[in-house]
Amino acid sequence: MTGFFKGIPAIRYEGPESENEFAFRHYDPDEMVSDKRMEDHLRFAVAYWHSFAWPGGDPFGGQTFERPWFGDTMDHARLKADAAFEMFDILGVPFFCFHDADVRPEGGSFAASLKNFEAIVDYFGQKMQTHRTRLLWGTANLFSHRRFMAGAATNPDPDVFAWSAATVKACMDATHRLGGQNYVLWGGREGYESLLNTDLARERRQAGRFLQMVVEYKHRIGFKGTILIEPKPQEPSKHQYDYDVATVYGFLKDFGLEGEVKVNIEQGHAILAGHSFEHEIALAASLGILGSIDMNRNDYQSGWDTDQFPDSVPEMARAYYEILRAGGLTTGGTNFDAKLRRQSLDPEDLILAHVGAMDVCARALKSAAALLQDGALERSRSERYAGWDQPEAQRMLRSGTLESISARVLESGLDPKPRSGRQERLENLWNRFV
Ligand code: XLS
Ligand code: NI
Ligand code: NI
Repeated sequence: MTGFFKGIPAIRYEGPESENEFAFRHYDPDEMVSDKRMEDHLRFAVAYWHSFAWPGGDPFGGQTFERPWFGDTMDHARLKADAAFEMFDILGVPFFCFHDADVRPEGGSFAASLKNFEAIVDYFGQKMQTHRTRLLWGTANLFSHRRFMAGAATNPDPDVFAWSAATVKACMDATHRLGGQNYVLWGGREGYESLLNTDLARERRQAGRFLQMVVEYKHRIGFKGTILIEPKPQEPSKHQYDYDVATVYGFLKDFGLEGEVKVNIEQGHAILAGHSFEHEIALAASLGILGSIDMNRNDYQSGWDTDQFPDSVPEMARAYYEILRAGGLTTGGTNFDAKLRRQSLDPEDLILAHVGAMDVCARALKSAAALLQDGALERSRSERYAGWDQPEAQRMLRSGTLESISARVLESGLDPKPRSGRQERLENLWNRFV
């Protein structure tokens, strides 16, 4: 025991009336929500980087947090892992996620860093034998170190491409070894600051080939998890190639990967792209590439990826409605890609941030499931498109031409009658469930 979370009990479900701060009011892992246990719907994961590696800095100041595991030695890295698994147990979360750089100290060379990483992955493997938390996904940090400042796969320097490929191989090996259910690629520096020094076409081709190599390697090692791309429009780069779900889909099509790669959609990234979270989820579902979600929220005034813990049930209900409508998460989960505010110094803050967020998601899921089960929203949607179920409409779509359609319009004296879109009525319906 590290003693870091001393005095904090394991969090249990006590129901909405509980006055205990260290309890769930809505998240009851075993409660059935339509066809599945709540835990199996939500599949919560803790993000190692925000909770254990981030020191609390912002662009104007450095570290605010004091953690006994901050430091560059393997002892520090093991202490960090001990504290992490203690927190997973306290929260009862089924999953966690990590980057290589979150978990191991950087060595003086690629080989030295790899050795550190492999030792920590072994350590995780041992811990996972006695703890229940599994790996939702692993990923590579190809953005923090200065060598990646001009990109990883999209770098003008082929040596950086090579370093990145070797790093991803190591992280895929680790993910595979730990039984990870997905492997994520977020292109932190895969974009540009200025078009004046950028060969956009070349960089995009490099990114496409890199992703093909990832998929080829996945099959060679027999990794059964899902490969996920995490779209984000900007920050840290001025423009990032994986802008949003639609852009990523076009990219996957271009490189023949649409059947191989899905998306990990983050709330804050959707907002930065000028979309809603539910739009990105619904679009990915309609394209058959919905994989997993990174749960957080942005400050709507700041224009940055502020990675706050979610606090709005109505907003998250929209997201879970789309997920449930799409048939739910399969290998994916709800990863809290969220960090404390830099003044939230205490171990309790770290625990309670997750407790509150898990409760928000649980309430959102339950509301969404009730609305879906009620069926009124889906009935109204089908009614709106009922005309398209008619054989003539189907024929027009299948085999119509502008000439044949035009002839029919003239001949039949057709005269479309506008009908209400009923938006406010549907909003009223929605609000009866959240
Ligand atoms: C950053 C991303 C990052 C990914 C994993 O904005 O959200 O945290 O989820 O590299
Ligand atoms: Ni993320
Ligand atoms: Ni993010």
